Amino acid sequence: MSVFDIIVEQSSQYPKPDINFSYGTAGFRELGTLLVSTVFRMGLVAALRSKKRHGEAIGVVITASHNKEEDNGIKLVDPNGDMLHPSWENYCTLLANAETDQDLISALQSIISAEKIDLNSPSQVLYACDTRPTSPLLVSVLVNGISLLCDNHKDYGVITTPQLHYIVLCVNTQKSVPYGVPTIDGYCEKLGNAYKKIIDSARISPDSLPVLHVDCANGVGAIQMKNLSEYIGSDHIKVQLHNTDTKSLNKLNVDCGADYVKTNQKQPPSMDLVYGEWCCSFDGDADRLLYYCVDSNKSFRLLDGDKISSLVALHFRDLLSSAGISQLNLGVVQTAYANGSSTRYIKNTLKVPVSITNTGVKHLHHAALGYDIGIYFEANGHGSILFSKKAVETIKNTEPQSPAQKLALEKLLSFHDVINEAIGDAMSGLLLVQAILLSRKWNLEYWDQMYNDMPNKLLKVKVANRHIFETTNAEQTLVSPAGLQNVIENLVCNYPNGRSFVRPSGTEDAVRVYAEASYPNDTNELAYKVARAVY
Ligand code: NG1
Ligand code: ZN
Repeated sequence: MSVFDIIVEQSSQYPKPDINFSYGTAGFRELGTLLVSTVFRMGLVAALRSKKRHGEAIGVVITASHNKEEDNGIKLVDPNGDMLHPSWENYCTLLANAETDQDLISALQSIISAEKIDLNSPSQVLYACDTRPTSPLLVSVLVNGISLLCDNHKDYGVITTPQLHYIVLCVNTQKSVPYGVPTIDGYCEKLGNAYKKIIDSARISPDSLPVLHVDCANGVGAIQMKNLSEYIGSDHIKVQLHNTDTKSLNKLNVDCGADYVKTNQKQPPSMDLVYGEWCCSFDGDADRLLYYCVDSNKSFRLLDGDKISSLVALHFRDLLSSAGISQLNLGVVQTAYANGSSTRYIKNTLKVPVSITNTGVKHLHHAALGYDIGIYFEANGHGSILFSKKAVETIKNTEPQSPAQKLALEKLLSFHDVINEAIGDAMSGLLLVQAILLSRKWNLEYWDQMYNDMPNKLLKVKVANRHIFETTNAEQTLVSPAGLQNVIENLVCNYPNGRSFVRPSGTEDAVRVYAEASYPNDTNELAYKVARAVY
């Protein structure tokens, strides 16, 4: 029997449901029970992608992040720990949509021939999942798919999405400049030790450490944050974990988590906010991070991805200056969803350049590579910081002329190690933010005052066919349906500092409407008027 005969035989156990799949910004997302054929097929793609890359490890994560518990998803991680290369996304879509087992074989053969893949090449696939009830079944089917083309595969169990990205990057750099040790212990050691170094050099005593309340969304972050904080120890970090029930059904992302907090602009009902306390939320797979607190009037204050970007840009600008480094270009990457006040603050006050890209971390990550030190965060709290080779070498090779300069150079290197450069990572982001705030002796209230957010509104509109909505200009301008962009612009000009745009979601069957303006009532009115025009 040829390998294709075996694939046909196995695939017949997993018939494709009557769904048109599309590999979107976060891979495939669907009701978990409807993803069985897809994960089997993605196992095959992962093995092929690895063979194409001559045996470099490819990652596969089974998660639907902030989406509801019944949903699940699957996405591939490329050898450098980044998202799958866009040229392969179409292959994933092609395979997922093959109607019959024979169509599947034809699709596989077309990929093998287009990419000139030698099936005898070595391959390696690493996989992990989140805490969803459908994850174990999907993992077992995934393994069935992988093992038909690849005998070198490893299960990393229930870990966060960014931890798997980290592991893939570590495995693939072992023979050159190792990014780290490719285990969860290695992750805790690398990030945890760097964080401890910064706290020690800032001479922060255990008594003066604030307690950080962490909402884990009842997801995998609950397990892994416990692990990481225990590794670091209470003399360097004090966290109190909330929403940590990963065992009961109907808890994941329910009334908690970063998406709940961002969408509702309020804390999870399970968390009682007290003036002066520090709080943050992860999403279901711990790649998004948002901070929040209440002010002295007990009003909720959200410190979102844009405020994290602003804080990091300020701190890195200052550290580079103290380190006497002026030859590295520091920049921030945002999407159209970034609050206008943050963009103005970073550009005009910090004098740090800002680029705007399409939504989805792969676009931000790519644009951040254009800077020596590229900071990228989506407003929803997903982001990271990328250091170019030139940046790392410059920091390492600069000869300090004073103790202060030496300290700044050491801090830059420690910050580099705190950051998970493979992808946005809530736990790494938490250590980064804590280290910056504690180094600057800032609290959340002070950080919040960097700038005032413009009132903003995000609406989700169900439409008959979201694919007719096509955009340009980093998704800020609609080119189709014809005439709609004019309608939006005519509405926007009625509101002081108004801004609004419409784009199809890449993860849900809906169109998103964003609006901001100087006054809350104007913002809401603008958002609803645009939504009505879309519908
Ligand atoms: P879509 O559904 O394409 O808007 C959402 C987020 C993205 C990104 C992806 C992946 C918003 C407005 N959109 O994308 O920023 O995080 O999910 O999870 O937050
Ligand atoms: Zn997520």
